[in-house]
Amino acid sequence: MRSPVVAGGRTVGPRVVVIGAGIVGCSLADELTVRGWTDVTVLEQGPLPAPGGSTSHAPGLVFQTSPSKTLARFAAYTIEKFRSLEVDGVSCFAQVGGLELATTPERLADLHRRAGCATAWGIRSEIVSTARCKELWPLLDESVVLGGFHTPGDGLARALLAARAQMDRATTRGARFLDRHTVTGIERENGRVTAVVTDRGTFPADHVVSAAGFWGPVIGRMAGVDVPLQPLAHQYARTAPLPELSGATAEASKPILRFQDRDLYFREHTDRIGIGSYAHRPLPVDPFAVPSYEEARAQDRAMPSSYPFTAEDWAPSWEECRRLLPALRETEIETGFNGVFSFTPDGMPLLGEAREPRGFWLAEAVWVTHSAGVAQAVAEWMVDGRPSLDVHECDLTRFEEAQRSPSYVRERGAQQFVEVYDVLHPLQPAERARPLRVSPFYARQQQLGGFFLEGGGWERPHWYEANAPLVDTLGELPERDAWSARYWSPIAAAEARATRERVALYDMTPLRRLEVTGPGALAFLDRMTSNNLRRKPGAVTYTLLLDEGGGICSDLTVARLASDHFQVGANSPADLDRLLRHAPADVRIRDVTSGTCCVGVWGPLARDLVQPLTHDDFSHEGFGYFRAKRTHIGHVPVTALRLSYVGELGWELYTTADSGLRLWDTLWEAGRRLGVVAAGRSAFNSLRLEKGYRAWGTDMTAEDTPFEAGLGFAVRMDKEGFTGQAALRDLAEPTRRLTPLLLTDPAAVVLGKEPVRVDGAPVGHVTSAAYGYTLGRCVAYAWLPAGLPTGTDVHIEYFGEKIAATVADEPLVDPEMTRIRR
Ligand code: FAD
Ligand code: THG
Repeated sequence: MRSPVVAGGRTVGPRVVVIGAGIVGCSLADELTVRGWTDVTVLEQGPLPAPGGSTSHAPGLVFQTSPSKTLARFAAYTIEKFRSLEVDGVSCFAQVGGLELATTPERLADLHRRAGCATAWGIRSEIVSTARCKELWPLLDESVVLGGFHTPGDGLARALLAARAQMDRATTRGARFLDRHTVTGIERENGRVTAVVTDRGTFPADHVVSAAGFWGPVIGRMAGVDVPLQPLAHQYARTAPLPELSGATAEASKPILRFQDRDLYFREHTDRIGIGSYAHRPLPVDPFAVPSYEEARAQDRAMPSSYPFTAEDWAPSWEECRRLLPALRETEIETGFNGVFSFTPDGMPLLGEAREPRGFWLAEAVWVTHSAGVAQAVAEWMVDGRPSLDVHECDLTRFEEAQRSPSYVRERGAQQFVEVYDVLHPLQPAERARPLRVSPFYARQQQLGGFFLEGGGWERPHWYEANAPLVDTLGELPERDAWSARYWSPIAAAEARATRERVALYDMTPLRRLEVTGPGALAFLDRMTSNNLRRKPGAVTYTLLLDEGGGICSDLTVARLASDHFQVGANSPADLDRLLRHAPADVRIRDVTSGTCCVGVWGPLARDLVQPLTHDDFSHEGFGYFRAKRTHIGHVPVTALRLSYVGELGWELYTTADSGLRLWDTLWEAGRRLGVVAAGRSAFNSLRLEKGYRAWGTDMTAEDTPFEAGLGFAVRMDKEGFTGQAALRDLAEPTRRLTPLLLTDPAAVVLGKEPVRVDGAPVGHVTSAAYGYTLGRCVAYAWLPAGLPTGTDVHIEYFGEKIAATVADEPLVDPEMTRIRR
């Protein structure tokens, strides 16, 4: 890559070509040039300023509230930025506010939950009465409405105007926008992009960003990069002028409106109403078959991203519109179209640089709502090497190999469309494309009545019905509210108890395993992570993968199986990606997850279960805590690691997939006399929180440093040079900490992402929470100001209710480690 050059005393940076001048491409050109990367060329196939992509017809509703903190912050930045932009005296944002309606008790409860999310992410919001809804939207039939969620900061983005304003700013800084240039190829050399080919010439480039919206897969193919998004059409229509709105002069004055119970949203267009619907069948569009701008026009279509309105799909929604807004009974739809935009398997954007070819970036599947925030993050990523906020939910590497087939992407994309306004429980799994991945123990898990949820494509048992009889042996369990009782069973309590008192088998197969080998392996892992890995073979080390800023990219266990052979227990696919990007030639890295499996054998009787099955010494002296051994369990060759995420004595036993069933059966048979149970994720999560073990991605991310997250023990500041070390040296004392909370009422439960208040003021949010069956209280971890003394009273807001909790000391269970080290 060319290093930044200086022209006339000004840094111009490397040559960047952005493909697509929709809202994302324009925002990105602005964000790059403001950072001094001014050699930016934006290539657009359509005519500017309305080139015919999704932006060209976006009605521009911006609702900030989302369960994803990242999306909420992208939206907040977009609003802040668009409010500061204007073209010819017209603002790029109309802050009319947002209103979501409830017409069912379930939705009303969910709006309270959304209000909690809003508070957690710093968005102003209020639950409002039916009367207030009517005041905000006089056209409503209030007899239909039970209440609403009002967000005064939301509103309407004038997307094309905002695109133009950012285009103009970027142009004054040196960027060029070339319309009617259709990209046809991407040239590569030695694993890097070198140029972008168009029908009107070739443009050399050090970095290429595909901001091509739903054409992403087409551009991706040119670069040999798989882009897992599915374009779908979505109906948008406008009514004729309404007498009730006659005399209106502003484009809009009432809040943007959502009627999620019927998959509809509304905005004003001066004296008309615009209506969008997700109520119809999914209408997938093949991105490779989308006509060019000229072809679309020749077919009498406004633009390539707009397909003819299918009236039959609209009819049922129109009835619902008229029920909610009786004034619509006197009017008809005047115009409508089926507009295309992007859906990904999990509904999140696709951002980041491909590993191959380097210099090829994606900024796709982005709503207008999130566009400026995304552009800021991607520009930071390109210029500074990392975004300033956590974007792991959007990282293009997040999908597993097994989640990248075109049919999977199509099916999940369609499901995202259908579910876009559904009330979704945090544990609710997708129903389709399942089962996709199963462990070798699946048949046994089914026989035991496993209740499966999905994660990373894996079927993961959350509890086993076979353990139902054990519930009777427990004391009285407090009744749960209906929401927290979903995807939960008292059987989890019995499985947790069995783990604390006897021994349980946990399927740990989905835990990512990387094999790192070669003469450079030790030096490499030692440089990449924070703890000391220069220990003898047989050692296991808990260590952190940090970024250059000291943020936590992952927490790993590294088992040194032989001098040049390491087994790494990792988290997301991004870990593999990160290691591969930095690996020198004398290091080989392989993801062995799919070909292997793992059983956690944990509980006070774990040694009694395993020892008779092996000739090796599994005593505390013979097989110490955080040690690894290769041995046999019965006939099965295994790698055994003595550690436990549930905080009990025991081992993780790994073998190849073919031997997995035999391993399970051997352990099961031997465990019978000890009362062994199979236990699921529900018990697992409870036990790990009682023990204070963090879950990466939920409790901590790259936005957090080890000291804030309570993981300073895994950082060796005195060791020689590791990624993030310099940044950690410069850190001030943490001002916020991941803090354990214990709920006061034994019956109270929270689930995560709730706001936490001290003296009534919101000061943080819950990351993860689970009922601690050993403690008889719910445990919650939360990001809170540093220095809150143990015993501080706080409130967690759960569905609008105040749940009392206190700051606790951690770990809550077994602080002396007597259960685990013996
Ligand atoms: P686009 O605007 O599609 O831009 C991509 C550009 O890349 C296009 O201009 C295209 O011509 C160009 N391009 C593609 N291939 C090539 C090539 N080979 N060579 C050169 N150029 C190429 N979002 C909201 O936030 N709020 C809403 O209320 C909202 N409502 C919507 C309603 C409808 C009916 C639709 C369809 C979408 C709506 N969206 C909404 C979604 C939003 O419009 C899009 O997510 C957003 O505009 C995408 O912006 P983009 O810049 O990524 O893509
Ligand atoms: N098993 C293995 N690898 C893993 C996990 C696992 N890698 C990813 C993820 N889970 C890492 N998370 C943890 C969290 C805590 C511990 C292990 C993995 C743990 N911590 C002890 C503690 O904090 O007291 C020991 C720390 C130490 O001695 O340094 O056990 O589940 N294989």
